[in-house]
Amino acid sequence: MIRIGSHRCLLWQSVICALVCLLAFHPFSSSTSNFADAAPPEFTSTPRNRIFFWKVTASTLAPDGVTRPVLLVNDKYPGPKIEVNRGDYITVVVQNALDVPTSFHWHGFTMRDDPWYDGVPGMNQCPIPPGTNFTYTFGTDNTSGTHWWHAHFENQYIDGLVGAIIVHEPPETDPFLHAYDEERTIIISDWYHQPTGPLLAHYLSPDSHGMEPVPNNGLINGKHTFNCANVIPADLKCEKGERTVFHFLPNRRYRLRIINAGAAAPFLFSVDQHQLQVIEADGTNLNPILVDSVPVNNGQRYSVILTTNQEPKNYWMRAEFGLDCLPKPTNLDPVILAEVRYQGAGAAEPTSVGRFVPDPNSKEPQINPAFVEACKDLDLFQLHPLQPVPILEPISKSIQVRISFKKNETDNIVRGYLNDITYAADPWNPTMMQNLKDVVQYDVAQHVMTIDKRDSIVQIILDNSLGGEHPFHLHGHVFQVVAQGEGLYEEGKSQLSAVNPVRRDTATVPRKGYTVIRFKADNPGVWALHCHIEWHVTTGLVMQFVELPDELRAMHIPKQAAQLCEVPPPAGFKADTGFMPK
Ligand SMILES: *[C@@H]1O[C@H](CO)[C@@H](O)[C@H](O)[C@H]1NC(C)=O
Ligand SMILES: *[C@@H]1O[C@H](CO)[C@@H](O)[C@H](O)[C@H]1NC(C)=O
Ligand SMILES: *[C@@H]1O[C@H](CO)[C@@H](O)[C@H](O)[C@H]1NC(C)=O
Ligand SMILES: [Cu+2]
Repeated sequence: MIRIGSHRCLLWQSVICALVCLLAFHPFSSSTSNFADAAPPEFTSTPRNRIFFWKVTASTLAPDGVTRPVLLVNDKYPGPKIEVNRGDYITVVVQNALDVPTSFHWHGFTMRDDPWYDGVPGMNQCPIPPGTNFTYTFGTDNTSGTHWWHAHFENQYIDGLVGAIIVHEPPETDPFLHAYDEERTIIISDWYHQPTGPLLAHYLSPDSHGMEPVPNNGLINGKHTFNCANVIPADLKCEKGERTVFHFLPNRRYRLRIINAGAAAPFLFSVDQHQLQVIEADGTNLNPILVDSVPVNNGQRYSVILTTNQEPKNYWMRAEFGLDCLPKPTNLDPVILAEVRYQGAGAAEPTSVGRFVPDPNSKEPQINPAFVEACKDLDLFQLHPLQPVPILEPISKSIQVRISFKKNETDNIVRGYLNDITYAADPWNPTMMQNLKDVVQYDVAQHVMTIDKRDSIVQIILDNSLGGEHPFHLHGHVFQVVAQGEGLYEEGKSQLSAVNPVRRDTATVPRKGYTVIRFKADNPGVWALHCHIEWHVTTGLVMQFVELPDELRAMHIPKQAAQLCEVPPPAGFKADTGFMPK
């Protein structure tokens, strides 16, 4: 693998080195943060190291008009967009100006050769202490497409630490180069009016009975309106928020890169009166399929092409909550809106009608009949990568993972379990560092599985007998989704997507159903497998794979990554509940 000099320099040395490298080799470093809507970076045949400086702070913000405490990168929500070309290196200098630790994960990147920068405390790094800097640096390798970054310490990302990462494909190999004229990034997410501290304290107490916090609103690119009459508690500062507006030219083709960066809710995405051509799922180019709407679960991404071929008017873009897969909401607006304005159509609010018209007189939240479907992924059997890869076989290791929730009869707290283990690891004693010891004995609560054999094909059967769906994300790999259905998976009997199955990194395990994934063990590292409902991460729906431990042990952990573990946890940290609110 080719490494450019400055990258190695960063690997081996400190932040000071990073700055020196930057000044010495990277006069183009103006690519800091505020280029959310800038043109994509020019393509160069030589991979470049693109450096970003981030300052993480605690602040307040009112994305939907309701003011609340938030965590921000460079004072933005969503945080700064990272936009690079395939083959580039990404370097992010994180200045942790919070008074608590933090860490960042690069969702969609396999971190080949850089497993210590995957960002999961307790697995592959120690948290970044408050008041210090830490530099992440990793190759994009073969990855292209629509990805994102988010904090991976406690539930910090729900409080605002999220953003997009777009990796452009070289024009020579981009199959969709002539399929669209422009692109837009669309981050959809659920949104809470309370910071996660109190929400988490309640969720992890006997009083919640295991019911997840219910969002108060949703956002499209960090904006939405809210009816202040519904605000809870009533003394929160509330003004009517605004919606995001997309300005489109008629008769053009727009690639919409949709990212669900929320905490828990799946969304059904659509634009009134326009069809959508799905061309990408989690970075994998697809044989295009035409749909009216696309369900996007937590952590997933899709690219769709929308052609502005309708009457030049304004139209609603909708992100409809998968209400049927959330606990019963109270005053949640079930449809999150943005405006699509055709040029020349003026600024009047759209009057377009969606597939489902809620009854304005109803007091009950209304569930779009399509939501039942929205709690599932797009039909697996319709999704096929443009670049075919045969189904991975033969299977050398098949692992069944049963998802369950149980109340502990001693403390009366409901927790999540994978194969009867509820994950609870020490963030300051990551598996990666433990693996360096001669004799390794992992704690049961770390929920470690070891994969020893290089290039072996691993199959994971995710079994879910529960009434809720769970979007599962595997770090370090792009997996094949080979089966997804209702009931119990039966080897040899259940239907497989056997020819060129879709490859992605986040797949929904449907309620009372199963999802089966396969990957090739060719990436030494410590990789999380977890439900991407962030509340379920906290309550234990997490396990980890130590992949090729001998090879991993032989790799050289950068000094600054190892040094993070020399800093003891700050006072006030409790292993299972983190920093609890006072
Ligand atoms: C962290 O980085 C910022 C800006 O890049 C710099 O001003 C600050 O001095 C650094 N802090 C430490 C502790 O190195
Ligand atoms: C990355 O792409 C190169 C060239 O196309 C290929 O040889 C290599 O196998 C790919 N690596 C992975 C991990 O897919
Ligand atoms: C229940 O919780 C207690 C206290 O946190 C713990 O010691 C015990 O191991 C738990 N029991 C089970 C079955 O997980
Ligand atoms: Cu879950």
